[in-house]
Amino acid sequence: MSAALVLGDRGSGLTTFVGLLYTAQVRLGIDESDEFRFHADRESIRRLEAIYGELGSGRFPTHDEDWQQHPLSFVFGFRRGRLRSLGNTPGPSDGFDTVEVLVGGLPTDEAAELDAHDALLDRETRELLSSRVVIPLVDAVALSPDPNDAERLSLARADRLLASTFALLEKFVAAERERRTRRLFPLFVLTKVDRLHLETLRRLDAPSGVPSEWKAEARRAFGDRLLRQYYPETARQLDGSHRTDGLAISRPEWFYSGLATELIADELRVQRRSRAPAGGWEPSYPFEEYRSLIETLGRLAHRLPAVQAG
Ligand SMILES: Nc1nc2c(ncn2[C@@H]2O[C@H](COP(=O)(O)OP(=O)(O)OP(=O)(O)O)[C@@H](O)[C@H]2O)c(=O)[nH]1
Ligand SMILES: [Mg+2]
Repeated sequence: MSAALVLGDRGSGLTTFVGLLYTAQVRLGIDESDEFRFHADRESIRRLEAIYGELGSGRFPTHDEDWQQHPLSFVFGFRRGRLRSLGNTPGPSDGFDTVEVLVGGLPTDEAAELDAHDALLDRETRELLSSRVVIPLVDAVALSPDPNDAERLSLARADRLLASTFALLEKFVAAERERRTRRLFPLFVLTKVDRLHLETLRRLDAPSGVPSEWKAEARRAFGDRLLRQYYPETARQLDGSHRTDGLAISRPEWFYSGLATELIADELRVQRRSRAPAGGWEPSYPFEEYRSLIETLGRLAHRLPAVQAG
């Protein structure tokens, strides 16, 4: 089993993201019950269900999670061969390729500090840091079109923290004995895209239409420009061209998440739609983005060796 590590700064939309990822998994579990597996311990399920319930009733998550004290993890997988269209070779029909998604055991501000004390790290933290797949959240609200905006200061801080988190992860993965396993896959999620300023979209030369309609290359290219302009240190950190330690860093993939919202009696609510054919309601969220993230993780699970503590 491989592991993927979700990284989110405070307020970046982490809890909402986790809830939507779970919402999409519930749907995949119904739509593709023979091909898709989901597993989590009882306590994690309880917490995921609570967030799922809130989003499904049109509210942003309220009782906040202390991910750091109580990291959450769940496992999902596709039947081997299910992702053939993505270039896999079919395997035995009873086998599943699984990936463990680890949430929030490692807030970015902590990670930056860990770098200075890596000799003292416990086994769990070392395991986290050996994840080959990293899912950082980028908050679209922080991407102000005005370069002199006060928000730029906190953005610069977020950039520095993310860059040092990657530096730390790179150090761990580069220390792998086997050269072919020294590879890092960044999968960025831009959260709150419904609140992206038009001017920011223009500055970043966004294609027309909503992100889920953009072509594969346009999605990556937009992400590349966003990193270069708003997260320059992180962009430099992920540019592996000058590395000498044999670590390969894949070009980042980008996923775009936003919710339709409405103000009801001064409260920001999540718009909902009916969840046909299963019945009930679900938030108006971009299911295809989440499906594509889940499938990308499944494809990587097939390619990656099992993670061992470094
Ligand atoms: N418009 C819009 N707002 C969002 C979206 N996701 C999150 N938000 C807003 O951001 C707030 C914080 O979202 P959370 O998911 O709780 O973010 P978090 O990173 O878990 O926040 P903390 O736990 O407080 O660090 C929510 O209450 C919403 O107001 C989105 O997709 N669209
Ligand atoms: Mg939260």
